[in-house]
Amino acid sequence: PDSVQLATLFWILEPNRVLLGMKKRGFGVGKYNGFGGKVQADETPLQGALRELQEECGLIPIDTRPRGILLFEFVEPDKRWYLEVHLYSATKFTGNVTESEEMRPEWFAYPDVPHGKMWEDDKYWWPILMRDSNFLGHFVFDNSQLLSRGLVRECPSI
Ligand code: 8OG
Repeated sequence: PDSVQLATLFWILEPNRVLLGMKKRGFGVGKYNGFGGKVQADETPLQGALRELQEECGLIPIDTRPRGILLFEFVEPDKRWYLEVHLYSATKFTGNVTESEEMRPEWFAYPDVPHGKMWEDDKYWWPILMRDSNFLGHFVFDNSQLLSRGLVRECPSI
């Protein structure tokens, strides 16, 4: 069978604004996103999510909760690979927002969230995140990292 890589995505969602990071290098460079990365072999997804959040923007969350799981499928000419991304959010944190080598953090009021500069699938599950519910999804990206198909299902019980 094909292998799956585990990754994380952490959203800091204050009542009136969200903290996004502009990815400065590597996969998804130039895009705004939550904070996260690959889960290491000795970590749970939650441990990885907390580590990546602190590494990328300096914050330690207080009220962490799981929000969903997205399975991304990347189709390349010679292979197909999968990323299982575990999403978390928090509304409160300690620490100071700090730029890292990977991410430039920036606050956005909700109406100003730059969906045109985010991953294409995000607009399908962002509304579920915004109404405080949870979700499961599967999205397929073609060779040039364009979204070719996908599905998302609200899943409040996660
Ligand atoms: O370690 P690295 O930065 O390469 O990990 C990739 C990060 O990008 C990880 O946090 C998961 C995230 N990511 C994808 N695909 C998508 C996507 O379609 N939407 C969003 N919002 N994030 C994604 O790999």
